Amino acid sequence: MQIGRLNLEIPIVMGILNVTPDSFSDGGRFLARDNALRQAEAMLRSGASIIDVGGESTRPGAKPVSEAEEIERVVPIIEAIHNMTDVPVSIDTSKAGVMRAAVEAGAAMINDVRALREADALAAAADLGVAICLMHMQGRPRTMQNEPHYEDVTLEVREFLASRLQSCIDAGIDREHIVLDPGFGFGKSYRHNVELLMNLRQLTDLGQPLMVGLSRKSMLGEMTGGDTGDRMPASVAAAVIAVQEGANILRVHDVAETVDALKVTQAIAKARQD
Ligand code: 7PM
Repeated sequence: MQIGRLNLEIPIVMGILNVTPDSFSDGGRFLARDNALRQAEAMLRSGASIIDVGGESTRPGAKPVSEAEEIERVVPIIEAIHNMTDVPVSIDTSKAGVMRAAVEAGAAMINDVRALREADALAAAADLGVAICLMHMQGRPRTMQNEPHYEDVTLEVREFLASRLQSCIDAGIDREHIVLDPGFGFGKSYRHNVELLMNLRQLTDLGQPLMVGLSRKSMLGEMTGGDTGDRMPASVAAAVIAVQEGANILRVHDVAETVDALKVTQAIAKARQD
């Protein structure tokens, strides 16, 4: 697997960096940039192995963002992070133009919740030659949580990912560059999410590294009763379980806490081997 110089033999943490100034009362774009960079520095100090920069919200009901606006949000941040560290930057986008601008600015990975199904995205990704995360989603962000339905969620997610993986390989993308993600919370009920986490192992035989995003998600709120701000311990527990079920990359908000928890799982996993 090749994402920059990352070693995926041990589980690693991807820090989430949202650059979405959805409040006009916060001083606008420049303050948003400043905050984002401060947050990136903190995540790097905490041991993040990848920084995932996103300028579009996939939240149900969020306003669509134009390609130009998305580029204007993410490119300066990617450039700044790229200039301060060797830690690879990932661009969270579905738009071909944003992928191109982000890689030009230094991004080493594309994280696409639509798995390169938007116009020109597959060709752009093949062209750019960087690592790619393909995520499963049922439906579209605006309506995906209305009535998610599966006969067998694990099997259907697996078949979708296998099919997108094949499309990437057919487009000339190197298998070594592809990471797969079941897309927790994306067109899935509480029960679907629980079943997917329980059966995560069944995705490992697709032969690609697995990424999971469980951080602060609503399934954890349903388990604990906590609001998004109070879901850190639940998120850390979920990350540890995901790693024990075969996850390689954990996409999280709380980098320091997750890195620490994974050191514990790693110490025990290593002791088991010795
Ligand atoms: C509202 C709804 C706000 C959903 C934020 C989210 C994933 C991702 C996201 C994931 C990959 C969040 C999500 N989730 N990319 N982007 N995997 N690869 O909670 O699970 O961060 S956005």
